[in-house]
Amino acid sequence: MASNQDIDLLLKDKMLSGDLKEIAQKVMDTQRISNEDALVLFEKGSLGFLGTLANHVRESKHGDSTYFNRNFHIEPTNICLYTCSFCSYSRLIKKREEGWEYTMDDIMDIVHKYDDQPVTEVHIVGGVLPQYDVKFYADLFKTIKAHRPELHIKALTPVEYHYIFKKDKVSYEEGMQIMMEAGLDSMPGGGAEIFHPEIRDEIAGGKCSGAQWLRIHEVWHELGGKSNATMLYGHIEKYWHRVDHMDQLRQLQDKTGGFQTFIPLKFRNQDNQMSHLSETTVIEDLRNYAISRIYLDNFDHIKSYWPMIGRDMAQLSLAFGVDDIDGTIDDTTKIYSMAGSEEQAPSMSTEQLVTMIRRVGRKPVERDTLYNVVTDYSDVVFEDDNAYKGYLSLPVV
Ligand code: V47
Ligand code: SF4
Repeated sequence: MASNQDIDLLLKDKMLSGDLKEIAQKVMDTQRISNEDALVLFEKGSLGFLGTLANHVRESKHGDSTYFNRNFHIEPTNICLYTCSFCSYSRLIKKREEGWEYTMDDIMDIVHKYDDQPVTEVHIVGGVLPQYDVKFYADLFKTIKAHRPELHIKALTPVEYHYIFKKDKVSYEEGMQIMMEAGLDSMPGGGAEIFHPEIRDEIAGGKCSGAQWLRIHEVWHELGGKSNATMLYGHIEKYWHRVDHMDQLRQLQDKTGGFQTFIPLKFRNQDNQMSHLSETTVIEDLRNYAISRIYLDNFDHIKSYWPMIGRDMAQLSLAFGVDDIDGTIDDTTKIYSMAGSEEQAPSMSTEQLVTMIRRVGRKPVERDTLYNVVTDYSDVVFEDDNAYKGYLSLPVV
């Protein structure tokens, strides 16, 4: 696939402005781009230009390898104390009867459903409620580990951790240590939204601040843990808020090296308090993936989350800097279907994920949560190569 020659061609393009050429040269020389450069990319970079640079970075890091995992989600509740204006999923405490509140037994019933399936990860995240406290989650992690020790627990965000630690009067350091000892293996990237208070206060007022979100990840990284980071974009933020958000992540990553993956999350506008806003276009979403790949030079992976953006878009994103599309899911998350995603019951088999990746000329690799290779599918042939019935841009290899 594309590489240095493509950037060479860009550099020779007489129509390309000087500032964009300088940025292309930096990318070619593996030099970090500045915040000002990132803003120039957001304001002036064409899709083709950004795609070429991002693909170069992606292929320098991973070649054609494209990662996925076998996972399922558990969302213990959709009742929440907070009222984030982008959230279509949560219900207020005064409307509890409209939602669900799982007990420990309910959650373990879900875990048991996967006993005979080769999943490697459970992703646990949901609303914030007082009964889900430090003890509840520590007991839950211990119970899951006692039942299935090798299942990786990727659970809760600083939104929940900040709330439960404050309520139970434990410091971030003590709290994260308790979680680690109970069996927490890694932290997902949620709850980051946009860090800048000008936007955060407006869309996610009351929950942990950007600084607190970053500090909890830092503490977790100091304990040796790994985590992900997200950015919820395409609502009321300006481009510079996105740059500021990624700047703070890049700085923390320079300090700790604990982030694995950056996951841009496109704002979906169905049934929430910001439904009057239109959603970003496909072009804007691809530009955003590409710029994050170019800017976040110290993040190994950029993920497009297929349950949120749909399968075609996940395939497309693989040419714009993305090297990971998340997992099998098995219809276990409601966050995006309730917000209007194309995927109303997100579920994909391993065969479907592999075929989908192959059909855009990439190399499918099943990973575990920490990016250890579980199966390299390069030479694996399926009987039914039509497992994925979507867009066919290249013959199945
Ligand atoms: O924090 C909620 C976002 C996040 C909407 O770490 C919305 O591997 C768009 O973080 N439109 C939770 N986004 C999901 C998340 C995640 C997903 C997949 C993988 C990983 C990982 C993390 O979803 C929330 C919020 O930022 N969100 N509502 C919405 N209407
Ligand atoms: Fe609650 Fe999370 Fe929804 Fe905010 S995004 S209302 S914290 S469930």
